Amino acid sequence: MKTFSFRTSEDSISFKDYSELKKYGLPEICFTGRSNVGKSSLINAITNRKSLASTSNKPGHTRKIFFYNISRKFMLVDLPGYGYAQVSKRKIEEISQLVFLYLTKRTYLKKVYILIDSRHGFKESDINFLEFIKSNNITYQIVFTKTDKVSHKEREKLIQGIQFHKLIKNNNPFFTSSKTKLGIKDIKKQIINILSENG
Ligand SMILES: Nc1nc2c(ncn2[C@@H]2O[C@H](COP(=O)(O)OP(=O)(O)OP(=O)(O)O)[C@@H](O)[C@H]2O)c(=O)[nH]1
Ligand SMILES: [Mg+2]
Repeated sequence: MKTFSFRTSEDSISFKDYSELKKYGLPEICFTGRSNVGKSSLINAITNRKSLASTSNKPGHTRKIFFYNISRKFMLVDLPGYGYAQVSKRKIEEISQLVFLYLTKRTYLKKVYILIDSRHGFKESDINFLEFIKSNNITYQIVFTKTDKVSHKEREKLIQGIQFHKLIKNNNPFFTSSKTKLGIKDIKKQIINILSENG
């Protein structure tokens, strides 16, 4: 198995229009989910950087697609969050279009991690998004975030929810915390496997 360091020396490159998106010729792994779920924080935890990806407690912070070149081997991609109502309708449409085109057209995309806040579980916007992902045959995996904020009991409840919901049955979700670093090593291991499988 090949090993990769998850270091990045360069800063991010961001795009707000699909037509501007560069072709890097490198495999891409992307993170998506509702606004404020912890996408940018997870990228920081994976790359072991405090503020590579800009984070905020204000939902709707990331409004463009951000690419992080990791050791010139692959790209980690931070997508704008969905399910956030506090931006204008036009802005939501622009962002949705960008995310839609990226997810459906990008041939370099190898995996989509869908993040779910452990405190809130699946919301209607998550279910709609999952339906879209499944109907487009996009490879995805569920990642529960902010597990440091929930009790063991609440975590068990989340697991039971997964068993029962047909959309995510057998998806083997990750349980993570960008604060305690729970599950970060496991995601990194899986990314290395995906990259090995893709040559
Ligand atoms: N306790 C705790 N807080 C977290 C964790 N991950 C993220 N947060 C906090 O949650 C807030 C949102 O985190 P972001 O990483 O900016 O979330 P995002 O999904 O990128 O948000 P948008 O860019 O707005 O879509 C910030 O205040 C983070 O500090 C975690 O694992 N544990
Ligand atoms: Mg963000």
